[in-house]
Formats: sequence, C-alpha cells, structure tokens
Amino acid sequence: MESRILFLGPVGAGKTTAVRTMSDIPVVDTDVLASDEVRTMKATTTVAMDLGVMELDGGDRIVLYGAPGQDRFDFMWDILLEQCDGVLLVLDHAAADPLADLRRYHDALMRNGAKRRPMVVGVTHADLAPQRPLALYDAVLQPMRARCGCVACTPTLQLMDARSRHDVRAVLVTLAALLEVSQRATTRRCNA
Ligand SMILES: Nc1nc2c(ncn2[C@@H]2O[C@H](COP(=O)(O)OP(=O)(O)O)[C@@H](O)[C@H]2O)c(=O)[nH]1
Ligand SMILES: [Mg+2]
Repeated sequence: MESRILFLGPVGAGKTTAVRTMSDIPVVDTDVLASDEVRTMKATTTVAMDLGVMELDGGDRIVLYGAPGQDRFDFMWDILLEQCDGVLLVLDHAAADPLADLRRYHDALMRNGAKRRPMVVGVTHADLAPQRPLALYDAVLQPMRARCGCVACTPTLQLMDARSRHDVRAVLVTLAALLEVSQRATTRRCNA
C-alpha cells in the first residue's frame, strides 16, 4: 500500500528537515537561495516541494511531500493536498505567534471540506521555547474536535524534533493509524 503525506507549515518550521530525516531515497528538493524576507530567517527556502519516500515493512511505502511555506506559494498547497491522503502540520513552537500559524493553516484546510484530510500537528523547536505550554494550541484544536468528531476533524498534537528520525517516525505512525481508521470508517462522514 502507498500513502501520501503532505508536510505543511510555516517557513522554518522543519518540513524540509523532516522529509530529509525520514526519506530512504535521496530527497528531490527545490530549495533555492532565499531572495526576500525569508533570507533573514534562513539561507534557502523551498519553492515547489520536497519529495521523499519512506519504505515500510512488508513493501508498504509512504511518499512524503514537503510544501513551500511562503504565502506566495499558497497555490501549491491545494495542488499538493489533492494528491495526499493525510497532513502533517509542522509548527515552530518558538515562532513569534505559533497559535496564529496554527489558525491560518487550520482555516486554509477547513475552507474546502472535500480536501479535508486526517491531520497530525507536529510541534518542533520546543527546546527553544521550554516555558511555552502546549495547551496554547487548544484554542484552535478543541473547537475543531468538538465540532464534528470524524477522523479528519480530530487532529492529535505531538512534539517532534524534525532532525530526529525517532520523533518524526512516531508522528508518522500516528498519522498512518489515522489514515487507516479514516479509510475504514466509510460511515463516519465529516459534518463540519
Ligand atoms: N532547535 C531545533 N531546531 C530544529 C528543530 N526542528 C528543526 N530544526 C531546525 O530548524 C530548521 C528548519 O528548516 P527547514 O527544514 O528548511 O524548514 P521548512 O521551511 O519548514 O522546510 C533547520 O535548521 C532544522 O535543523 C527542533 O525541534 N529544534
Ligand atoms: Mg522547506
């Protein structure tokens, strides 16, 4: 079986790093020298997508797509989302306003019910903001869970360091389980 997972999230959250950490093949990436506001944050940025593949036992594989984070590449999200079964939303816990980041991606994902996918929120850079509670994300996640209860509307949140194969793997295992449930639960439609 092949599942396709889209790594979505703001610039610098760790999408490219996570895809590289997990891929069993050399990652096809489209990072270029950053030429605008992003340059103050990091030297290169993803303009189209990262593409990796994770081989699983028994011949199953997960294809990993890393989306560009800059708003001006928004149009790529929808294109990539069409191809994907699930979303790993990568959030930088040490960013200026990570709750606003979550809200922005949540709103974009909710805009079109047909594109709603099972999602796990992977929180990176927690080591750089140890005083910030994870409960801060409940403001967006709790109403989402209360609204419907289908798999796609019941995101889980996990800490992960995008550089750690162990951490990213744990998040992908959660997402793979959600995908399996959503594929079986044909009766449990999204009402949101
Ligand atoms: N300190 C710390 N750095 C991290 C963590 N996760 C990722 N990084 C670093 O954050 C940067 C993320 O850059 P990148 O993967 O290009 O982000 P993208 O824009 O989302 O693709 C890289 O330098 C990573 O090594 C983490 O949990 N803690
Ligand atoms: Mg990137």
